[in-house]
Amino acid sequence: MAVPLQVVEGAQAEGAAARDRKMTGPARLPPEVGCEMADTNWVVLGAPFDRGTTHRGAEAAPAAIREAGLTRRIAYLAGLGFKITDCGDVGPPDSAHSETLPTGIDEMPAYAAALMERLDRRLHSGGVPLVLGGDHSISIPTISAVAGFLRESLGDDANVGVVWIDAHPDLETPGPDSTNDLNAMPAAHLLGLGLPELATLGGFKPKVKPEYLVYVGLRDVVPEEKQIINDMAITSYTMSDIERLGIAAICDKTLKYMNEKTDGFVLSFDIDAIDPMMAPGVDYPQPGGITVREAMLIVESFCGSDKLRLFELLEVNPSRDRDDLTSKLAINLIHRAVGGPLI
Ligand SMILES: [Mn+2]
Repeated sequence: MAVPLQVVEGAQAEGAAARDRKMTGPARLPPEVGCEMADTNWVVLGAPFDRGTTHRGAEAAPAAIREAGLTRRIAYLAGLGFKITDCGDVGPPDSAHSETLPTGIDEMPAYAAALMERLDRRLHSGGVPLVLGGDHSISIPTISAVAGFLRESLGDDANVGVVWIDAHPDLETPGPDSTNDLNAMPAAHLLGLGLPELATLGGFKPKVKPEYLVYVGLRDVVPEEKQIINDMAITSYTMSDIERLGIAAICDKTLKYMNEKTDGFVLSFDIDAIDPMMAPGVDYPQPGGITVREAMLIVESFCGSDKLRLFELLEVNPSRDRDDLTSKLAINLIHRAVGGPLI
């Protein structure tokens, strides 16, 4: 029997629903529906937060991805015996957008606390959260939550690894030469740079030591970021490296490193790593990105490891999407993350 990878049945109705939703704002699931006692391995959690960017729209991504077919796909996978549950959203904040720079700094501390609390509960129950952003600034709380969980479980020497799939290293810090968008800064804060109140979430810094951070897909790097990468000797595979070495070799080497050297790792996947021809629904389209096939291989490689503690998919912006292509791609990435079958 052929297994549908694309959801066909009802797709037109879902497309119409998605268009309605774009006009009326995101539908929100009540928190923790059916989840408090759920026996599940994979926990989908929406993080509809786009206060970290002057672009708007990523806040609608969790709802758009569900309506483009994720809800149906989860039911399908659950029917095959996969333990995956949608546990709704955290947020978004109710407050109006502030004008303070960096963008999102007024809203992030309270949002981070709420998101970290939910993630901490999930991590302690042994599940692997699949977080749907939201802009990339939410990686400050998500990865802080995993780092804190590992320290609590294993001691202060515990090291979290991060595989950061992105066109950009997100290493900016606030200042006159910066975009001052928090979604350009999460990796800097996780390394202990930037604003102390965000770098020390959970009471310690750095969350990630530079030797345990690996970039894949870089192709748009500002001088400040290049300086940090060089000074901290952060392993970085650019698009040129991917072309030269091949994505499979990069994944194999990085996975072996994460499995052997870290106490658990996060796969942080900015959808703008993928070429905008294939993933148009992003705020910073940068030509020359990875292919969908390369993206699938990355997700299959890292999500197959029992050292994976969290997978996050960020920066889908439904208002810039075309025919829900980027949302559908996100669904297929989640399908492969949990080991869903191709045939
Ligand atoms: Mn990013």
